[in-house]
Formats: sequence, structure tokens, C-alpha cells
Amino acid sequence: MSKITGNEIIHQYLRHNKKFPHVLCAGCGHGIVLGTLIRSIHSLGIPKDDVVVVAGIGCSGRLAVYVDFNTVHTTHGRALTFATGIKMANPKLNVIALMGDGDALSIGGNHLIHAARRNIGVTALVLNNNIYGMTGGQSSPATPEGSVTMTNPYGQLDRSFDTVELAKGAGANYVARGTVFHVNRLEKIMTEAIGRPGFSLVEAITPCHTQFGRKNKYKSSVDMYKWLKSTAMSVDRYNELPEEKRGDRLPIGVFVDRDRPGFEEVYYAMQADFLKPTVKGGK
Ligand SMILES: Cc1ncc(C[n+]2csc(CCOP(=O)(O)OP(=O)(O)O)c2C)c(N)n1
Ligand code: SF4
Repeated sequence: MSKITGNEIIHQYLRHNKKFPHVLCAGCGHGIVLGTLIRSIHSLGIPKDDVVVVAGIGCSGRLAVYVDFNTVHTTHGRALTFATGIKMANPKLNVIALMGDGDALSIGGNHLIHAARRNIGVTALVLNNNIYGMTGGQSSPATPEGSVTMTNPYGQLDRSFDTVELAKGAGANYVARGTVFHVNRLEKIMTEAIGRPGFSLVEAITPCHTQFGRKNKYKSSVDMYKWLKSTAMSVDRYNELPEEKRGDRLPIGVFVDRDRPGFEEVYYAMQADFLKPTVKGGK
């Protein structure tokens, strides 16, 4: 399908005359992630009615409200449980669970692990801004060690989760990371993730200048985009670097790419098998 223009995005995919103005701060990366999601769905040629966007709560969760797909703005940490139910009820739907790092890794962490383990055919989109944005800047499990937050004024003592490693370890089919600075690559990853069977996870690194940046070393949102530009590098190049040279570099790209059938497929195949008439007249 042909590339879509900004104007077409507004008129075809956004609830522009109902839900705007939006709540996001100027410079927030969340809108860029939403743009890549819309363009990916458009390029895959998926009809809007076949898409369900399920979101938790947070600035990231708010994104579901703005798009003209089937949408559910659910409870904090439960996007994947709703998404699982929707996918099982109608496996033909493309179900996308949209979550912040607090939503996905903290309150919803267990759901993430088990959705990946179960390999349910949902695309999980984790918008990682290293902080709880909407509620005023508390630390999340993705807050880097040593950084300053509203709840850790002297520095975060816990080590942060690596979302990619977590999803890999739990058994996801497809795991990738991108950033809102590297928009084209993020869009490519997102398109692949939506097209894959089973559970796929995309981590999008997206700056929150308001709650994270200003308490740390970033004076403006532009500084945060420069940080993404200088820190991220392709996972292939990263893997070639000796360990001592990796420092704070952030590997981006595709980390896992399998195509095991999704849970819903296996489940319905088992059900069909069970219901098959036997020689003696069926069960
Ligand atoms: C069960 C429950 N606990 C806590 C909250 C309060 N709450 C709303 S949004 C949020 C944090 C959002 O952070 P994150 O998921 O990282 O998303 P962001 O706002 O940074 O995009 C919290 C704790 C809630 N709404 N529901
Ligand atoms: S608080 Fe942070 S995450 Fe929320 S809209 Fe503002 S910049 Fe974005």
C-alpha cells in the first residue's frame, strides 16, 4: 500500500473532531510512536475494523483514545489480559496492546511474562520513557540505576529491567527495540511485529522530558532526542563490540524472530481435533 501523508493520517485514522486537543506535552515521543503504529497498519493494508488497540493507563495509555480503530482504554497493568480475551474470542482480529514501561513492567509485569510464555497472538507495544509520566515522575522498573526521580531524589538504587531480555527469556516469538529518533526503523520493526504470528513485543524508547529529562542531564526535549541519536546502535554492531566498549550504548533492532503458531491457533486446532467425529459416531 502507498505511503500515507500526515493529512491522511489525521482524517483517516485519528478521532480528530472528537478527542482533541490531546494531553501530551510538546516534545513528548509518544505521538511519534503512534504515528509509526498507524503507518505500519496502513502499509500492511489492514482494515481499521480488524484492528483492536487495547491500552492501559498513563500518557501512553491515552493514545488509544485518539485513534479510530476498535479501542479499549482499560485499567493500569491489565492491557494484556483484555487483549488476550479479545484475541481468543476472535483470532482474526489484529490485537495491539499499548503500554507504558510502568504499565507493562511494574503492575502488569506478570501478565507480560505469561502472555509471552503462552505466545498469545498479540503485539505488545511498550512505550519506554524510563518513568511514570502521567502520575508525576515516580521511578519505574525501567528507570536507569543512578538517575534522579521524584521518588528517588538521591538516585535510583535498583537496577533497571531490560525489557528485551525479559521478553526473550519469557519466550516471545518476536522481540525488537527501536527509538523515536530512528523513526523509519521503528516503523519497519512495528510492521514486522504486527505481521508475525504469536506474541511479539516492540519496545519503543520515547523521551519524557517533563518528568525524566529535566531531573536528569537533559535541559530540553531536543537534548533527549540527541541522546537517543548518540546512544542507540544496531544490535549487530553492538554484538561485535568488546564488552568494555559497550558502556551505555543501547542496542536497537530485532532480537528474536521466530514463527511458532500463536496460542489461539494451537487452542482452536486442539478443539477442532477433539470435536472431530470418531469412527464410532463422535464424542
Ligand atoms: C491500579 C492502578 N494503580 C495505579 C494507577 C495510577 N497510575 C495511572 S498512570 C500511572 C503510571 C503511568 O506510567 P507508565 O505506565 O510508565 O506510562 P506513561 O505515563 O509514562 O506513558 C499510574 C501509577 C492506576 N491508574 N491504576
Ligand atoms: S509527562 Fe512525559 S510521557 Fe507524559 S505527555 Fe508529558 S512528556 Fe509525554
